[in-house]
Amino acid sequence: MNLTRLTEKDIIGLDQELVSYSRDLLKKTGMTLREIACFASGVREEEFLRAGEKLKVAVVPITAGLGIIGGFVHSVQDIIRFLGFETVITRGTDVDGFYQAAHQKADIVFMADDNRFIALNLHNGFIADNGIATGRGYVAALHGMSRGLKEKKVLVLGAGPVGRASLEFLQELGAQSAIYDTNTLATVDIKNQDGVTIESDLDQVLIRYPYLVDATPQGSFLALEKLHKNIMVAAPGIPLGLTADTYAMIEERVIHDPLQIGVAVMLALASKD
Ligand code: PYL
Repeated sequence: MNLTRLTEKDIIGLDQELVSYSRDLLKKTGMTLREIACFASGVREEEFLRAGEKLKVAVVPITAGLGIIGGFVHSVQDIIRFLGFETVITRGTDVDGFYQAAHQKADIVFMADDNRFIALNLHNGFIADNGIATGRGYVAALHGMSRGLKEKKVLVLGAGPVGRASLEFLQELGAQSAIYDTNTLATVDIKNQDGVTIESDLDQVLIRYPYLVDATPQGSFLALEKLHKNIMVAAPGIPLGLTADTYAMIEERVIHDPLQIGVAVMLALASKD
């Protein structure tokens, strides 16, 4: 399964804007990036802070497939440093870089090829997957923005790794969850998961959901007139599913970033001892 692949322009400047990004996140959700990471991963904040003082993280550039994305490992490093962990980028790439990470006594190693982005805890072998972390992190952000998702009607668009992880966390939080995928076969195994509604006619039902998780790689297909009047959107999918003018009009009720939330939750998950 090849994920949407970030481009350098998706992440350019991310490192400069982390403070304003986190302030914006707090304004929209009432939660900091750290609180979102802790809520999504089940790690208590004091544990996470202590882990930051104790653990060392290495980020390894990977040349496989379509190769290095300009700014990718630096953006990952900046997000992790922002959360209080010592973080290095290995000089070597791929296996050589992984060797250097272990040699430099890294506790957690981050690396991504075109199909998988992981954080590996070298002590206990736990692997945090970016798709799962992103799905949980965006639901955590929506939980904050909505002041609690219990009993709320939430529609997940896209039954890929991110959408499925979002759905699982929504169920844990007691939301009235539904999921839609353009490919009806993609949701056939979810069919009778307790309480999950499988939607098949998006144009018909979209307006009935006040909360949306857009976990699709489809760009610019969600226009304001199709959405619930009080819509709140957690949009991990790249490119953004909202049309540009819709985004401009409801931006304060939309969560969308290329890497920050997913990396923050990966770090919290991998930091558990
Ligand atoms: C993790 C991102 C989020 C969305 N799509 C995923 C993606 O772009 N994956 C490819 C990442 C390649 C990184 C490259 C490097 O610079 O190390 N191998």
